[in-house]
Amino acid sequence: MTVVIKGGTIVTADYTYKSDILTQDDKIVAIGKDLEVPSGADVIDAGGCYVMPGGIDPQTHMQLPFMGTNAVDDFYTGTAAMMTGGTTMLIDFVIPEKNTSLLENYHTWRGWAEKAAADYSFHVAVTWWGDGVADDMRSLAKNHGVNSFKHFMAYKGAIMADDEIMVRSFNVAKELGAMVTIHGENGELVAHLQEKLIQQGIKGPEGHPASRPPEVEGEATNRSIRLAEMIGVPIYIVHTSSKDALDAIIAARLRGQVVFSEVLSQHLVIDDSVYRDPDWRTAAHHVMSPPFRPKKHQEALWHGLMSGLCQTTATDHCSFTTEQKLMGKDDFTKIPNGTGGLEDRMSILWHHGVNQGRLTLNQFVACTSANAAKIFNIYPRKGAILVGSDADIIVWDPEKSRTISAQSHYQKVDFNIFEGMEVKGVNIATVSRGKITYLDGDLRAERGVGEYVNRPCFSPYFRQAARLHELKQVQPVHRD
Ligand code: URQ
Ligand code: ZN
Repeated sequence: MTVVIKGGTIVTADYTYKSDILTQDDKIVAIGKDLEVPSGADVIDAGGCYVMPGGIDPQTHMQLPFMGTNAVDDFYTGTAAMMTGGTTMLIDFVIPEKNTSLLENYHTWRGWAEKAAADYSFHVAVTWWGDGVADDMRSLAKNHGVNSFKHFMAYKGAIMADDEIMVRSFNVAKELGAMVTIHGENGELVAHLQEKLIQQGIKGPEGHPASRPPEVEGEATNRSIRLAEMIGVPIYIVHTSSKDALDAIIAARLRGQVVFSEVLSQHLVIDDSVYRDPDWRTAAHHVMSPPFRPKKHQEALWHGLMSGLCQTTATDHCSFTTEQKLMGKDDFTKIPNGTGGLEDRMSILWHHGVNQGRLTLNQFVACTSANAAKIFNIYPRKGAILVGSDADIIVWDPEKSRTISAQSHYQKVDFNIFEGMEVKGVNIATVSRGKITYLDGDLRAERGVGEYVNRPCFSPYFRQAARLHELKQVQPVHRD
C-alpha cells in the first residue's frame, strides 16, 4: 500500500511546515516538498488542510464488563468510530475481578481486541493483592509489553485498590520500570455519601455528583501522589476533573515529582448542570466518574493544558445505552458509570481549544497524541510524523464544520453527550498503519487489522522519578 499526502501543512508537537508525506506499507518513508507520486499510489489532496499524527486516546473501555452489564462499544465499533474523528490508537484497560489472575485476564482482553480495526494497547489494573499478582505483573511487563498498571481508588466492593494494594503494586511497578496510573476518588467516602443521599431520599442522577464532590477527588489524588513519591515511581492521574485534584498535581510537580495528568474532552466543555436536567435519561447519560463539575473547574483544566501542567487528553469512552442506564432508574448508585466520546475528542479539543485561542496547533498535537506516546514510551513510533514512524496520519480541515449528534455518529451508543454541538475543524481523512481507513465520510475500517502495541518499560521519566526517592534515603550512622 502506498499513499502520498500532498499539499498539506504538517503539524507535529514541535513543528508546523508545508510538506508532502509518502507512506509505504505501514511506515512513513519520505517527507518533502513536491514528492514524486509512485505509480499506483493513492493520493490524498491535503491542500488547505493540516496533516497531523493520528490521535492517541490513552483511556478507553471497550465492551467493559461493569456494574452488571457491558459497555456497548466493542473493540471493532469503537476503533472504527474513533478513526472517523481522527484517532488512530487507543489504550484500553484489562480490569481483573478481585482474586482473578492478571495474566489470564490480559489474555481474555487480548482475545476481545482481535477484532480491532486500529492499533491498541492495554493498561492492566491491580484490583487486589495476593499470591501471583506480583509475578503476573512481572510477566506482563517483561513478556507482554505492559508498562503501566492502573489503580481504581473508587468503586468500593468491586475493583477498588486500597493503600496496601497500591503500596505493594507501586513497589513492583518500580522494580519493573513501569508507570502507575490512578483513578483518584476516595471510594470509602463515595460509599458513605451514597448511603447518606439514598437515606435522604435522593435517588435520581442529581445524587451522583453529590456523592463524589471535588474534595473526594482531591484527597485521593493527593494520597496516591504521595505514595508514589515515597516509593519513587512515576504516576499518571487519569481523568483529572477538578481544581482540587489539579492543585495536588501541580504542587507535586513543583516539588520535582514525576506526575502526569490526563483531562477528558467531555470534562472540558460539559458542567454539572446536566444532572438537573428534567429528563431523567439525559441526566443519567451523564453519570460517569469523576462526575461533571461546576464550570469553574473547566477553566482550571484548560489552564492546565495551556500551561503544560496537564499533558494528555482522553475520553474514558465507556458507553452504555439508555436501556442500560435505566438499571439505576430508582437508585443512582446503580446507573452504569460511563460516557462515550472517542469519536469527537479531536474536534472538541480543536474547536474549544485551538479555535478559541487556548491551544496552539503544536499544543493540540501534543495533548491529543504526542504526549501520550512519550509518556507510555511508544514515541516516535506513534505520535510523530517522521521517516520510520508508523503511518498513522490524519488530514484535518480547519474550515469544515459539523454538528455532533447520535443521529450521525458511528459509535454504537444511542446518546451523544455533545448532542447538537457545532464544531469547526473536522477530520477528513485517516491513514492507519499506511491504509486509508476514512476519506470524506467513507469509512473503510477492516475488522481485525488493528495490532497490539508493545510498550517498553523504563521510559526516560523513570530515572527522574527514582532520583527524588533516592534523595530521601536515610544513610546508616556507623557508631563505634
Ligand atoms: O472509572 C472509569 O474510568 C471506568 C469504569 C469508566 N467509567 C467512568 O465513569 N469513568
Ligand atoms: Zn476511572
